[in-house]
Amino acid sequence: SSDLSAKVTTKKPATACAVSAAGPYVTLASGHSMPLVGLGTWKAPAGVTARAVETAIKAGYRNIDTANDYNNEPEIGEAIKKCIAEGIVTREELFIQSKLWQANHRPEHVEVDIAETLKDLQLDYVDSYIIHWPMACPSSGKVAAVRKDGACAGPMKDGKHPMFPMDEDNYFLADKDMHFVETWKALESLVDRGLVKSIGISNFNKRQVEEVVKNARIPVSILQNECHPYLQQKDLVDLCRFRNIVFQAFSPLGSGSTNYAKNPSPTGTIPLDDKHIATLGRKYKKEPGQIMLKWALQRGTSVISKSVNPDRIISNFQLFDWELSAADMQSFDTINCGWRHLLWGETSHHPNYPFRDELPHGYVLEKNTVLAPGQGGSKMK
Ligand code: NDP
Ligand code: 1BO
Repeated sequence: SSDLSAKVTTKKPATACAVSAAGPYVTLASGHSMPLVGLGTWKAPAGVTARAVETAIKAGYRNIDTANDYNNEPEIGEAIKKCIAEGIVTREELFIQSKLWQANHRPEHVEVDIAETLKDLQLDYVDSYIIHWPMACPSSGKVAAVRKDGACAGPMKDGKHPMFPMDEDNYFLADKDMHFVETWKALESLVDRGLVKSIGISNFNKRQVEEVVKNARIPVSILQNECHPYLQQKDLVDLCRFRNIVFQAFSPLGSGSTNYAKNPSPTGTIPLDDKHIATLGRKYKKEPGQIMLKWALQRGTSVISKSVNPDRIISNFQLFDWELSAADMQSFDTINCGWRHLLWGETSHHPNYPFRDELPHGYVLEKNTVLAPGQGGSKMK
């Protein structure tokens, strides 16, 4: 395609491996290369995450996206170790991305956060480490929040916050004195020390992307934001192309039926059940999920779809031997309706909240309602 956001190659892994081809790669601003298609692991529950990662690696995935607040890095680490031990893949062939959680934006907490992640993943380095959200918390900011103190929302207990710090009234806390530009500098020092290869950002709006770019010593390699046919993010994708940042689409399937939207989309359905996508599915003899992922890939973005279902993990990777026509690519314009499932308005009192202009008229700050138990629910573990 002529509209790729960055230089895409079909680079082969450094050493031969006994699995299918890993799909297209892109060269990041850091100089490292990244497979454009990856496996997401948010909401991948305990007990099945390791099998999902192993299935994915055997199917050819080389890019795995996780985060310490997903509460599954230890299982992912086990799966990686097993696949390497069995000779299915080498460490160098894998691209492992994790995220700095927002309770740990202060430079001294960044150290603790990455150390936890590396320990749990059983790795010496991650290929990419991105700032998960632009808003820092908690306001007390004295102690880093780590998974073992609870990958959940709650007030301080025994002098420590869980990963989603809240006050006693169930509202999220904000560290209004910490700016993401300072956090970015802390990430740069992790690159200097060899703990991470490339760095990036997530859930940042255009102005915030530009602010990091302007202040960066080490370039921004990746912007990971929500993106699917109902939220096409054209301005952000263009900005990333201009700034040599790879745009990585999270929730590329609209988060399926597990989306966090409080209101139905303007079409009244979720993207996976969209009529236009179903029509294209029949035309190309592909599943709706494959149509959505192929569209994202063909417009030059990276995609990280999540599944713990072996058949869907495999079918979500069968994207490389067929193409959507130019006219069908163009036809996605007709369903770009601006539906964002992960608005997370409960954090919108923070000065660096990224999506203020999408909050409904008269929005009143809500208490924590979004995060279900086990994924940041309101009870401390
Ligand atoms: P996705 O858009 O990947 O959709 C996942 C959902 O769709 C799951 O319920 C899954 O169920 C289902 N599904 C997967 N494949 C298919 C298919 N082919 N047909 C029908 N249903 C399917 O959602 P996510 O929100 O998980 O986003 C993907 C990844 O992006 C995350 O896992 C995470 O790694 C990252 N992310 C990052 C965020 C950030 O703040 N930076 C926020 C959100 C996501 P099943 O597992 O049963 O197949
Ligand atoms: C608050 C949800 C984060 C998912 O990546």
